[in-house]
Amino acid sequence: MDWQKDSGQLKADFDRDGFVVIPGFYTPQETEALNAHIDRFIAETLPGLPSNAAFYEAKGQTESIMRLQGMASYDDHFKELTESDRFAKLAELLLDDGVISKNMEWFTKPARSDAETPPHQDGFYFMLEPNEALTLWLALDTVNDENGCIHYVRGSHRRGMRPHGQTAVFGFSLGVTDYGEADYQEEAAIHAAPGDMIVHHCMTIHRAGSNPTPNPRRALGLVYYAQRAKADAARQEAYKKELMKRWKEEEKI
Ligand SMILES: O=C(O)CCC(=O)C(=O)O
Repeated sequence: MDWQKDSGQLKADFDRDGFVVIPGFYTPQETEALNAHIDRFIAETLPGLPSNAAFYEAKGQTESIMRLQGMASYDDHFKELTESDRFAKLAELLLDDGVISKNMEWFTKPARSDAETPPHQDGFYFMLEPNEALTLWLALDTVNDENGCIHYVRGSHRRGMRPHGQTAVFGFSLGVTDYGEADYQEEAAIHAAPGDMIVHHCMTIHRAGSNPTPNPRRALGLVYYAQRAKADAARQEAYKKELMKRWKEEEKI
C-alpha cells in the first residue's frame, strides 16, 4: 500500500484509534533481505555485544532470543534504516512533528514460547512530557491468534495513563494492573502478513498472547519520539539501571 496517497486518512485513523495497519509496507523480497540482515547480525555482531543487547528465554541459545535491542547503535545497516525517510516520514506524519529515532528492536516470540506480552502502555516506560511517541512494528512472519498477534485497546491513547505494576514477564517488566472486561471488549486483534506495518501510539494499551506453534513469530520494532516530547532522562536512567541490576541478579542477562 502506498500510504503517502492516503496520508490524511491514515493520520485520522491513527488519531482516532491509536494504531493503524499498512498492508504490504515491505515487499516479500525486502522482508526476506531484512531477515537475512537480522540473521547476519545475530551470527556475526551479537557475540561481541554487551549482554543487554539480547534477551533470551534460555540464556545464550540463539533460537530462544525474544528481544534484540539498540540494533541501530551497533550496526550501520540498521542505523541507515531507522534514519531513512521510508520509516521516519511515516513517524513524522503520525506524530505531526519532527522525530528522533530512539530504539530498534527485534520482537520475537520463539517457537513454543508460553510468554505472553502483558497489557501495557509504552509511555509508562518512556517517561516523556508530553507522551508523544510511537512504535512502527513491521511483521516479519504471518501473525495471527495462534502465534501471539498484538491486541490494541482501541482509543485507549486518549484516556490517559493507567496504573502499571511489576510483572513476572522478562522483557516486559510493567503491566496495566486494572486491565478488565471493558478493555477486552474494546480490543482489536491485529492479524498481519510478512511485510505489513502496524503502528501504535505510546499511550495505546496493547498486549499479545503466547506462541505455542512450532515456528517463531518475528517483528522489527522502531521507536520514535516526537521532537516536542521531552524525556525525564534522570528518571529513565535510574529505572533502566534498576531493571538491569535486577535482571543481572536473576541471571536473565
Ligand atoms: O511484539 C510484542 O509482543 C510486543 C511489542 C510491544 O509491546 C511494542 O512494540 O511496544
